[in-house]
Amino acid sequence: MGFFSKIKEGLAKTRNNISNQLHGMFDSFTGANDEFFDELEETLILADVGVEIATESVDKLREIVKKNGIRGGEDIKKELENILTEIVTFEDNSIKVDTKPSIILVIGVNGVGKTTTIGKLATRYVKEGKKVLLCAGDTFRAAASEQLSIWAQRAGADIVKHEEGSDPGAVIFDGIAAAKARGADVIICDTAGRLHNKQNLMNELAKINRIIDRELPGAARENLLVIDATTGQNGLIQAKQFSNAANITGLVLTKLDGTARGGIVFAVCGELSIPVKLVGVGEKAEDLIDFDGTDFVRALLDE
Ligand SMILES: Nc1nc2c(ncn2[C@@H]2O[C@H](COP(=O)(O)OP(=O)(O)OP(=O)(O)O)[C@@H](O)[C@H]2O)c(=O)[nH]1
Ligand SMILES: [Mg+2]
Repeated sequence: MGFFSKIKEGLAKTRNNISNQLHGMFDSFTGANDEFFDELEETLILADVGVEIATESVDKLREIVKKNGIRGGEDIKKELENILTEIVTFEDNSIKVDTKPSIILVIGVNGVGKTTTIGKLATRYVKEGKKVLLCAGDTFRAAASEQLSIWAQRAGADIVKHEEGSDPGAVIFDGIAAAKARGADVIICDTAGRLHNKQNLMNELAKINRIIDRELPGAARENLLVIDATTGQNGLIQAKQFSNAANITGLVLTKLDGTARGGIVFAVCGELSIPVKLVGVGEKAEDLIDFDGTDFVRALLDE
């Protein structure tokens, strides 16, 4: 399946919601009046675009429409598309894996899809001919490293793991040493989503980051924050907390297939100013898509 149809399919529920609503509005378009703009704002908010970004976008649209004397519904829709695309477009949203080894740290609260995303990424890189090493940094739950092992086996990746309850920093340290010794191209580290309290979690992430700084200076490095799209504005609040504690280089928005409120993409990009780099649209290895803002908006608004 091509990229565009895949994202379109992943957005099916959101399209049923926001897209149908928007199409209805533009189909029965009678003029760019207050009523129209209010309804548009409401539609965006209901799709989880977030009050702040929805208001900003509609204000901007109003201004452009007025300034340029735009009358036609199709032309207004085009302007809306431009405004939305701009919010989710960043200079570069590719994942940097161009040093040997490079390292990707995957973080986020429990259940958002970290381990699954790692499995999908490992599958992708192995297919590209890279030697991948997974690091089971979630030592909090016994089942966590088991789950990662299954993904490693399926993908054809190596894995470094320790016993439950051991120090995640030590696992990462060993993982890096093993990657150097075995000539791995990419190290992908899982982390715990749940520790006894938030301060614990943040301290642990800081420690892991220090170890990576020390052991892999100059390596291409990603700190990916995973957000579950189905949790809506809650996910956004979590993301804000994480971005205060770690230098997040990119976001992964999972379970986009399971929500009608995919508008959350605009809220996270707009409010955090961090690029979404990947989206998850299912539980299988191939259900991971490189995010592209233009295609995303087109998939959302196209008939
Ligand atoms: N539909 C759908 N399900 C997903 C997606 N990504 C992950 N999941 C499911 O979400 C659940 C949690 O995924 P995990 O990868 O275990 O999440 P985690 O963040 O590692 O969780 P913890 O290790 O408990 O912190 C699993 O049932 C996954 O199959 C996605 O893009 N779409
Ligand atoms: Mg996990």
